[in-house]
Amino acid sequence: LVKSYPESRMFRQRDRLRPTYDAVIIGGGGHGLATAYYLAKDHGINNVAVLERGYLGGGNTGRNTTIIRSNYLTPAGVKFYDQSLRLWQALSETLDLNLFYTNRGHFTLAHTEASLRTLRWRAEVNKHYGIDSEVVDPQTVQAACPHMDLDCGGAPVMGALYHAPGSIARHDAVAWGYGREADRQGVEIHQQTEVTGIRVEGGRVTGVETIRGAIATPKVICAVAGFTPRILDWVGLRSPLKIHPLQAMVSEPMKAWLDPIIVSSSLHVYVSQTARGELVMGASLDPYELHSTRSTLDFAEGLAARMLDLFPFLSQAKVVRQWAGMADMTPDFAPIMGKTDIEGFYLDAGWGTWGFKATPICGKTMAETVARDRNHELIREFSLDRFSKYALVGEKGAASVGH
Ligand code: FAD
Ligand code: PYC
Repeated sequence: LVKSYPESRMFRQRDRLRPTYDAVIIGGGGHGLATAYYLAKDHGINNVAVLERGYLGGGNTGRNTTIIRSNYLTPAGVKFYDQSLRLWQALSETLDLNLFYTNRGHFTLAHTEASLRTLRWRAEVNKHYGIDSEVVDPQTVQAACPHMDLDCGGAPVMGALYHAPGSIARHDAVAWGYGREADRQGVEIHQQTEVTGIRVEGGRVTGVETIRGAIATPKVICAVAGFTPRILDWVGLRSPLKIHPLQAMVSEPMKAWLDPIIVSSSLHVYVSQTARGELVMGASLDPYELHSTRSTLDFAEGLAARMLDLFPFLSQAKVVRQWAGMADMTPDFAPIMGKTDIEGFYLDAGWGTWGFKATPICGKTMAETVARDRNHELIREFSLDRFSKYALVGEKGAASVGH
């Protein structure tokens, strides 16, 4: 039985799994859903199932702080995220859903000569590739953000990287938008459907096992963020991924006072204000490996203290929610994408603390990679075998949050 649109509004609830699909996508986060959408829309491949163990967008897609930017450090990164930003700018229209995409401008603060040097480096790489980034002085920061105490509790702002295209969006709407449009193209979305195994015969994928039975398929796309290592274990692939919790919290809603996005990697704090008036705040990764989404008082206290260094007037503001996601971290802070040594097994992982902004371009490039069985040119440098070839893509200097 397939329920009709008015009943389910965003996408249909399918009661049965088919015995075979042309492709199965594990993970109903933004990346899996975007891949499904572009597989159907760009390549006419719609006999596809997206299998999600929980609910759509319940992973890191619905837990992130929604910062979208393209001011990366490596040529591969800059070109990739620039294409993503272009897709973002039209995405509400593409998906016919208001994603609350808002262009705010993005400041990365420097409090030392060393961090100013890295920001200059980023600005030059960015300009070279036509990305709108420049190093600005403290007065420019103050003019854009009059409420900031530039002294920052004894670590004065010495300058900043200003990236005008920096934006935020509503993250759950991104999952729903891609899900709805994929569904309209004929893709099946199955929530509460955990994949428990992958069948590989003679070096190629033949199917998946799920808690609702087995499915035959020649192509499996693994887009499960913090769950990636356990799935790689099933198929005998090795990666250098480590899973660390990344926490965030929001304040009570308040009158609009913060237009730009402010990031200080040195102080381990970043913040933006949503259309609802809440401050969305985050800090660095938890410093230990942990496969869990529990959050801590230590994080809330530490982040609140650093927020007060930047904005002392917030001392009476209340924190209303706090949570964590599982960040799949690579040693070079770049993703792992594309084909693997197992025929028909494609990987979209290593999105750590930086993958929300990449959602549209991941969908586009993974869909093309799967449809043509050839890595899209924008993701060639992100392949899993770069670690054995020592061809890392050093993106740490642009990672935004401290690590
Ligand atoms: P997810 O959204 O995590 O989706 C993976 C899905 O796979 C999950 O829904 C999970 O339930 C499902 N799954 C797992 N195992 C199975 C299985 N066996 N069977 C079926 N389903 C399975 N990035 C930015 O660009 N900007 C930011 O400001 C930013 N802030 C962040 C703040 C926080 C607190 C966190 C945690 C992350 C942040 N990120 C940010 C990173 C970003 O959230 C992620 O990189 C991105 O959302 C990954 O999307 P995804 O679709 O790959 O993964
Ligand atoms: O990638 O810009 C980013 C980011 C900010 C906070 C977490 N990730």
